[in-house]
Amino acid sequence: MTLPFGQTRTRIAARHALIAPDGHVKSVIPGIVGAATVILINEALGAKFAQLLVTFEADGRVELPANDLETAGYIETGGATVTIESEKRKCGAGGFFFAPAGKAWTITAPKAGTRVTLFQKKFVPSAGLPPPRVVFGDAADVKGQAFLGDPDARLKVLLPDEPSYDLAMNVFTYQPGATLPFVETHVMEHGLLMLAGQGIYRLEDSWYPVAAGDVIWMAPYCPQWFVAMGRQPASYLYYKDVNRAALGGL
Ligand code: UGY
Ligand code: MN
Repeated sequence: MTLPFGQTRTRIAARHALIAPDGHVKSVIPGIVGAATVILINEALGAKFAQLLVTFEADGRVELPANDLETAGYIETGGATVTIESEKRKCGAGGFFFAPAGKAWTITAPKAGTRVTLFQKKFVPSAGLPPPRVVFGDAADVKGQAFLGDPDARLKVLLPDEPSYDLAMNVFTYQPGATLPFVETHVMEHGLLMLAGQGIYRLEDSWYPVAAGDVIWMAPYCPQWFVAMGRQPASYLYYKDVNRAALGGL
């Protein structure tokens, strides 16, 4: 879709942002070479996490050191090899991984055009809980659960649903006409990538047509609701901070 000049679908508001592909600008990031990287969300926007889109050339690679950041990654298209310390996997489209804080990790040997979304945050340890483990998986192997009893709104929870993990990465798929059952308002923050289809996202008091490729930031307490529209199911990948204390945590 070509927009008339001087126009964008991107909107930046107090408690939300819609970031449309028409406005993407690349950043150069230490540790990422042979790839176009767009920092879609980070603390400059007011978020407590970062969401990056990395589109690889054939010889691209990501090589990030062990530090206090943890990373959840999702391979949207293409494929590559992901290595987290001594564990190595080939991941295709729909593959995902979790690299805990304190572990160095790489993405190597990507097919040209591979698109990977990375969610990164500072890990918040919790006394008495073991640290989260390395995770590799494929969304195709995860069963979608009917969301609050609606079989037309299915949620795939990709990472272990265990208190050690302080972030969640999920894929939500809606049949046309299916909705979030109510307008959610919650303390947890979201970063979201539309993977397929289209619909209307309500964010605070604005309603936006959204489609594959769009990214949304929802700050804590951003009222949010979605209806899938059109002829194909709509699907989105999203990040959420979870499992930590109401005071002093995230
Ligand atoms: O997990 C969630 O909070 C999810 N239901 N929110 C959303 O899809 N906007
Ligand atoms: Mn939500």
